[in-house]
Amino acid sequence: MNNFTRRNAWNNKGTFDNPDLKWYAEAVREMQTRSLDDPTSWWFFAAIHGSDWSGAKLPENVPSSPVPKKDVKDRYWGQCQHSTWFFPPWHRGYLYAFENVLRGIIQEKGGPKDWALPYWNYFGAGGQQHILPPAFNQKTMSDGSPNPLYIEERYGPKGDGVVYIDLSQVSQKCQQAPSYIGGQPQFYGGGVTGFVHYGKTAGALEYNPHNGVHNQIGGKTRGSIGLMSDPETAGLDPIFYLHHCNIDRMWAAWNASGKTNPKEKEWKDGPDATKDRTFYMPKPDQSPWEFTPEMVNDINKLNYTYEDLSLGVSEPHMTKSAFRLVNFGFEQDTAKNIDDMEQDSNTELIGANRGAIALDATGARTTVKLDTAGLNTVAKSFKNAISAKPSRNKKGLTLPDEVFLELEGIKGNADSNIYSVTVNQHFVGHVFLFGLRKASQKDGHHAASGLNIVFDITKVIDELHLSDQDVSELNSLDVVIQPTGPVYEDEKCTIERVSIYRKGQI
Ligand SMILES: [Cu+2]
Repeated sequence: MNNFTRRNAWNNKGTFDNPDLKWYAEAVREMQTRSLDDPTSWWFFAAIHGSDWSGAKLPENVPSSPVPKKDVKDRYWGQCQHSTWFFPPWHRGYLYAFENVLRGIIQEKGGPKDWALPYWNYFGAGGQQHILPPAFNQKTMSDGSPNPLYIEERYGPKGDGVVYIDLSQVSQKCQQAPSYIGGQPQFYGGGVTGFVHYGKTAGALEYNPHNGVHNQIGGKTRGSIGLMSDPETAGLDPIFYLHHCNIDRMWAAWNASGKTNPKEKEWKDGPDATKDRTFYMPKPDQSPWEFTPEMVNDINKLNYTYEDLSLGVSEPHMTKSAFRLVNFGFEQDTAKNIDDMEQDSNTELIGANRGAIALDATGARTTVKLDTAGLNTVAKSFKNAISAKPSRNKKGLTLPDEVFLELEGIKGNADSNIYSVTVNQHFVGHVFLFGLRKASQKDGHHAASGLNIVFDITKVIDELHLSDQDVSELNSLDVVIQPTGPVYEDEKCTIERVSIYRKGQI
């Protein structure tokens, strides 16, 4: 039995009638009285996530001194792991340390001994849970004192201060990802890296919902973005930790459904301490806790669980491979037992646009020319698949190539903006630019490589084929990227290259 259960913030209608929220507010208020150089202060914890606070307008009570001694700062600050396979475990250790500090304060104040951090499950049922829990929205407490959970610098998806999650843009589809290692949209946990504050490619959980929810909560107003829209300032918003608690819950639920975490030593041991920083968090007594992903890869090791560990999405009744086969005319009964066919697949670039494009207020439009040899391979893969007769043991069965659109080297400062992407007028997904500003800057020993975002456009190509279009004569694809809200003049964003890849058995 675990001693602590993290519960839904929307219990008791998400108000201060929910004791988890009431005590959270009490403890946040206490942490905010501590100084910036105290490892257990609110400000220090925010700086562990990100310490470059120049990207957004700050609330008045945020201190800029006293800065901790250099060795303390170098050990703890600016540590958060984004666009890397360390994203899930680093944030779990971070939340665990934060919760321990809060629980210590709550116990000292005579609160419940088993208090645990609540989560905001914006995907929850009932038609209401996608709205920011009301306790975060009121300016004052019942005694008239300022509410420590309220900040002004939270603008919401429309920029008008109304905070909710737009479920037409974010989803929990990532929960269906079959394996951990690799980038979005197919893989759960992220690509292999060392210690990396801002890497290039996020996993599915990190990209959508995590990044999308950040952008929607933070939003922007003219001249400034919300604290949650920039990873460097996000930890200053009290809703940050409830969002991350939900992301942590989703990871635990994904594991509970039978999916496994990496077994690689390079993941389990964390970044190589001889070449790099390792993960450190402060304990309630201010002493350091050094942790590795292996120490946090199972919530039972940390003595907590969640009120709800359901996956949130139904397991698909057919794999993507099976679904495609049925589309191509195979009998449902034959196809339905087919696992996803990922084995022996090769990836090849089959086209790219000419040069960088700017994303401005009107968005961007580009034609991606496809090369003949690559197209012929894709066309051949359709022929092979359609002529093969599947036998019970899958022998002789092939699937047409999968096709991906990649936006490479995205750079700029428009972190809060969200765009929709279409290929030949078919919607393929959203662009979330959370982390853009920092990924575009040289940071320590990391190059300014920008962000990479990948969309699975297999369905678009399948449909073109099914509508009797000869895929070998496609020549080019029309990619249109449109902002979902206003884009202001001082917001910059460029995409170095738009490219198309095929993935198949040849
Ligand atoms: Cu985050």
